[in-house]
Amino acid sequence: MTDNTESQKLSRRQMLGTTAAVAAAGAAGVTGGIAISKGVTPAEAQTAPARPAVAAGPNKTEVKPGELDEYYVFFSSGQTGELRIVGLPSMRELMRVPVFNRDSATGWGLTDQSRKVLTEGLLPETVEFLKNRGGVYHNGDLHHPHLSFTDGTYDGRYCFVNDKANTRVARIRLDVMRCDKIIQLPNQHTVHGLRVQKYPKTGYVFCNGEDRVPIPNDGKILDDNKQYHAIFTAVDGDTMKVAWQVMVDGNLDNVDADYQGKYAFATCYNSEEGVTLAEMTANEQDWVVIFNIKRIEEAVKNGQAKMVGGVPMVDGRHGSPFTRYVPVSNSPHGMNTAPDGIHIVANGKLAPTATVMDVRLFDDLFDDKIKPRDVVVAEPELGLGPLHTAFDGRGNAYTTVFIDSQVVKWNIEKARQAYKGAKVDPIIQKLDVHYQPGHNHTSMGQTKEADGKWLISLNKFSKDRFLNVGPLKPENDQLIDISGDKMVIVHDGPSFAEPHDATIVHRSKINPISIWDRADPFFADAVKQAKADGVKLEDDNKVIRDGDKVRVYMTSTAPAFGLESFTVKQGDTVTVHVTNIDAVEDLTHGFSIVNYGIQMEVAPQATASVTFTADKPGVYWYYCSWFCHAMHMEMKGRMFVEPKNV
Ligand code: K7E
Ligand code: CUA
Repeated sequence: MTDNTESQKLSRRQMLGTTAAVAAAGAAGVTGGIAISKGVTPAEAQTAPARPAVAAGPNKTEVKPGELDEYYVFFSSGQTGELRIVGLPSMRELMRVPVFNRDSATGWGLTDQSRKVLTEGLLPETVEFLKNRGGVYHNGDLHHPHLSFTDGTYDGRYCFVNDKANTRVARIRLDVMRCDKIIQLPNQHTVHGLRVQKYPKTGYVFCNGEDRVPIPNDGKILDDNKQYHAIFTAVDGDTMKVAWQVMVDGNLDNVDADYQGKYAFATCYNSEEGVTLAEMTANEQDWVVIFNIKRIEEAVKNGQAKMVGGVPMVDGRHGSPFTRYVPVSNSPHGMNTAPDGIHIVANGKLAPTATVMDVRLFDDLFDDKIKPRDVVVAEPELGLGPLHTAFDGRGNAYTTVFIDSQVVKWNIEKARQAYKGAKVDPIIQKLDVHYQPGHNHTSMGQTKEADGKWLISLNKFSKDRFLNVGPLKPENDQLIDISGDKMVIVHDGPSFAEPHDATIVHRSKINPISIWDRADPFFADAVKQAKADGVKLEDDNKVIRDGDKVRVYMTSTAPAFGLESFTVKQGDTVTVHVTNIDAVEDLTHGFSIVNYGIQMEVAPQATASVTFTADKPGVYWYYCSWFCHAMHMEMKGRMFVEPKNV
């Protein structure tokens, strides 16, 4: 940044603000010029130095070589389709967990174990659709990672994630950090907002269908949007089956749940039920829809739900006992429950405000003792483009304002007083971030154990913050110390497309294993097949022929595979099982067959298998692809594929 003059910095920021304000004015009727009038001067914002601020901040930020981070951060990756695990405060990326993507390193999407996860929960019509497309989706759009709860805080069992692109929900087991279930939801189109039940436990995973489509979506109805519907789904997190669905008016963007286990609530930006930008943003107000979980459960239990697409669905459109619609300003986006268990915040997006509701009033709302707007207890004006809100557990909220490129710290109680007419300003500080933030997150802030130490702001644009890597830039996840009175930026973290969301979890909540348990359900199919073949996976190295099916069983222990070669015939369907019998922490082997497009990872005590057709005759070396030993290069063998007519 040393070659940037103050005036260049200034003009760049002004340009940013102006462009954004114009965009907002076009969409929402907000006038320009407000975007850059903040307490921090543009020059100050641009020069915000990382390291000097660290020394001033009350939180220890340095994690020395060999030291461990205090928190795990579970990051989404948007259109990359994986889950990422980052340490905080170092912001070092620790691991990537493939979920909806295909992954070269681990063989996710290629191994029999991963293909089972990727295919077993698909809708029948999708299985048909993917027949000539490799059998699995090759993309996903993972926005929202949320961990399972017991009694209002994380229990370390699972992380649930959505796929906006192909209407799927996945579960990652936190003991092994591997995805073990993926289901595709019937009737709805996309899963965008995803949150989990916080009490008594998870329980339900709530999934928002963002787009409206005909049900069934089979081509009989096309350009007739009056016959489209949006669907809200509760998935049972233990069985990973759809528990029930609710048809709603409007659409569904983001969702959250209360700390009582009674309500879930979602923002709707398309109450117009439009299909174009102009239609979707036409109304001055949209709404938050509140779901009454007990009433829905009873209706499903009493057989009042219709079976649609194989799952029970109730009608939650206006006038139903299952929902209430609370009008809020134009196009709300984020939906966030405060750790006090009382306040929920809908973030304005096209309105400069956040709408705060008090969940204690929801019982009366459903009993029709009060009107929908009566549950609103505050509506602070925060800036242009409020998207998401996080909390510190001390009564303060932190809202990202996309257009203004800021995080706004405000006090919930003062916002309530101001709403009642008191002359108090709920806004405590506005901090420039770089640039255009979407989600933000506080340490443990989505639980009742919010500790108010850290905030990360997930900024969509990094522009000039990093070395130029070409037209496609990384995003910028900024770490902010919120433990003191003032927010202080302490770290810039570049990240690849496109982490929408993250969950910051204290390390005491997470307890992964280092060596696989041989009884793990991931290998159950392999164990079963081996048993039928009279093979013990940990001991035997054998080739079993079964017609034109060949099953190869081999062990791996540094630095050798159990088989130095095996022979198959051209056209055989070959399954190679590799069992890593090293019971040594971090001693992972890989298995790659040259020119056959085969690659997989086999961690300590794991079995992995891959199935392929041996359609090319010849000699094909297989080798260990994960560096495991001084003689790792020599850890290899040959597959002989005999030509068909020999
Ligand atoms: Cu705001 Cu998909 Cu959570 Cu992106 S959503 S920012
Ligand atoms: Cu085994 Cu490298």
